[in-house]
Amino acid sequence: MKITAARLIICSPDRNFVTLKIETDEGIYGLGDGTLNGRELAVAAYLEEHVIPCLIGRDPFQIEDIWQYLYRGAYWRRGPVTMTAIAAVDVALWDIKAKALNTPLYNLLGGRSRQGVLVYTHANGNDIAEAVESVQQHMAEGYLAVRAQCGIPGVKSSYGVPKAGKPYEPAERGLPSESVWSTPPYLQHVPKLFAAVRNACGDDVHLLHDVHHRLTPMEAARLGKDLEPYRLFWMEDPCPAELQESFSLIRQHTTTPIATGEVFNSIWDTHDLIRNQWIDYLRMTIVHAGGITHAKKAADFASIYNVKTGFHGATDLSPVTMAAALHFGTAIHNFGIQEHMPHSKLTDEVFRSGYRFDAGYMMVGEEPGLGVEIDEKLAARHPYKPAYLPIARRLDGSLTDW
Ligand code: EZ4
Ligand code: CO
Repeated sequence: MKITAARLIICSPDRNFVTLKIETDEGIYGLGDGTLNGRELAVAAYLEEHVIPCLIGRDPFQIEDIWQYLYRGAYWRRGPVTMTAIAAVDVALWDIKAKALNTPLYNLLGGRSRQGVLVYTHANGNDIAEAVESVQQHMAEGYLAVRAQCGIPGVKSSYGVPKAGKPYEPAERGLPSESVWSTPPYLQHVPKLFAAVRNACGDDVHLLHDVHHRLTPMEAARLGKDLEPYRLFWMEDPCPAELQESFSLIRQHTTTPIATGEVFNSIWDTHDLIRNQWIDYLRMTIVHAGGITHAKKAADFASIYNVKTGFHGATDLSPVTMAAALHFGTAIHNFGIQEHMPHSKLTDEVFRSGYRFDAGYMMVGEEPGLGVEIDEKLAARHPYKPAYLPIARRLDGSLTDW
């Protein structure tokens, strides 16, 4: 089999997505997601100008070799743009191979290890009462695990809280909006949120919280300790992780489990965190970290240190990535949980996927490959529109991590 063509479908069915379609001489094609929120066209140009011309004529079954060719062959390594572009190619090749062998993708990753993939979704509210109600609503929908975020008094546009009753979607049209951040009220307020949620929702629901890289290691240690009575499933991204040893300090002080890595793009971002057992869950995701080929290596490395996966799954990860993550989670042994922020109706019309939600779990379909189709005509009716993630400033005006 040979790759005959590859092209990009860049569309915005309620939000922007970059999708790569790779075609072969046997009529089988594969889809890969190349969406990097707020930096979409950088990945598109990387693929269009530097990757697609190198793919034509190659054997799509040589997934490992093509991966190494794109990674080592570029000389310049890593980075979110490069690794997202490689992921788009890699996932499309896995899709092609599974379709050619007429089997669902999970069968190429070791086969089925579990019936369904445990997912968590997002609850949020402007205040604690609204957030509690939102957790209860998601439990009523069948979710067994829920992330809770709420507005913080004195903090304008808190992370995770929707504006004007719309579903939460951090990227906004136009240039980046500005939000405000203040650590002291946040550290006071979050334990109160989880006291209220536990009290109203009982002991059984898994509760998660995303700190979104906003604390110092010692502040995160304090928060982890204060949350211990509420037995969280995890505290996510407690502080920025460029300095992996920061997590040593948090770990010494709290038994609240820790998840990190949604912005990682390589196994080299994770290895101190994992080999020192400073984290419990790895959030690094297929689309931003070189695809299934690289994520499988990271997950296998994590498995020997008892670290499980908890992959990123916000709406900026397209249904192509969601399907890939669900096949991956169905197959690997050290799967932990998968984030699930449902896509809009229009997104799900452009990307028709075979997976479905059932009583707290996501089930992959049995179609060959990923089980995702793209409606290119509908996609063309919703062209790309520039959108950015917000930035955050402290009360004194200085820029901080959003
Ligand atoms: O901010 O996906 O856990 N989920 C998150 C997301 C991220 C966005 C960034 O594109 O942190 O809301
Ligand atoms: Co997050």
